[in-house]
Amino acid sequence: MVTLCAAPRVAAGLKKTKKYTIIITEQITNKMSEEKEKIRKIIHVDMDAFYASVEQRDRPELRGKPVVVGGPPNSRGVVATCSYEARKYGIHSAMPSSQAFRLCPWAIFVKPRFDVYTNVSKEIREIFYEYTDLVEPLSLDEAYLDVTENKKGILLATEVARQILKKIYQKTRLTASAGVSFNKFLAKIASDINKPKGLTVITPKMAPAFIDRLPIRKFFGVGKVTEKKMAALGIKTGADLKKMKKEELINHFGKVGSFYYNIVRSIDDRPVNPHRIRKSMGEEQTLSKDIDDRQQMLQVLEKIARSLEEHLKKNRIKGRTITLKVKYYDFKQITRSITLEAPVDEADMIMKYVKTLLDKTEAGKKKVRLLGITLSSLLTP
Ligand code: TTP
Ligand code: MG
Ligand code: MG
Repeated sequence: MVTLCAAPRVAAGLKKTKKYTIIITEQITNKMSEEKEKIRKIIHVDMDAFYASVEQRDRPELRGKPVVVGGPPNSRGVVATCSYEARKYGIHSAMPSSQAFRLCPWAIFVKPRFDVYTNVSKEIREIFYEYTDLVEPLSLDEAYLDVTENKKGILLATEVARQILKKIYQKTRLTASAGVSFNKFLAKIASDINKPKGLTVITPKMAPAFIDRLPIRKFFGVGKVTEKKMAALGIKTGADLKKMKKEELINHFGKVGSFYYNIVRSIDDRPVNPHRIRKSMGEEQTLSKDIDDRQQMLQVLEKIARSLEEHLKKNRIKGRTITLKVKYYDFKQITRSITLEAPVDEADMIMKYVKTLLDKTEAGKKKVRLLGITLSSLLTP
């Protein structure tokens, strides 16, 4: 664990006799230097406007233009991502393509080419492995790297990051951004700060002031719902969050409350895990039109379950928790889950439980625009 400030412990020592104080201070100084040695060097690399940049690279006529990768504008599909030129119009990932079209009718809509993105992803990972084996990919376009000890013996993590960004460009003609810090939380936030082509460092000394100013939605795991809940408690920035007692945070947010308590103090011991185990496997489908007929919903779910079964079997995975996701016509979304005694991978078995889960929703009473099934509590080979 990286402790940033030993002051409170020194202060506690000062209350005792003078001799005792010295001993405590010495112990702390020793401990601090030990801890200083243990400070990790973590890099988070993330490609800039990934799918859109690949399209602009391969089709020069798209360069400098607002490009939207995803479903066509007249469909019910969504935006996977868009070029920086398109972001100026307010377009962003997960927005319905129809809305993106309204915001920028002259945007160029392009279908995703996953095979090409997967190849680029492999290329950038190869570059990461030139520096360290401690690489934890988070998605096709990003990864954490622990370069505390790196294969090239480079002392400065910033130098490693600089070299990696340069090599990515040389190999793929695409740009990426990197964040350098002493834990995952800060490295990831740093990579997002100066996008595109950014390289941002957050040192232990800079971290407290940086976190104090950080808007609450930038904290790991804080989505729209948590953001609202935090706002209701008067928490808008890191500084507000820091004022909260650990017990208070646990009361309001459960287990994750203690995680918030720690990260706002720059304490994040999560290691870079090169063998991250898959936690869930799922599929979902946005329907071509909103439906309220239960039979139709079951047909869609059946198709999803069959496809899921295929993936589960291919990867030799079974799961004990089945989760049904329903997004209603008004974009409100709910999930219903059940955890079984024994793991399953058969579509028929999955569907048996999905039917009961569907009865626990308002699907039918309310029209539905998306359905999905996810298996978790996985048993992997
Ligand atoms: P991101 O790294 O989140 O976004 P980005 O690379 O497009 O842009 P940025 O410069 O801000 O990093 O996601 C990587 C790719 O993943 C993105 O290009 C497309 C895909 N993606 C989706 O398909 N759906 C989504 O909702 C998001 C967020 C990403
Ligand atoms: Mg990206
Ligand atoms: Mg990303």
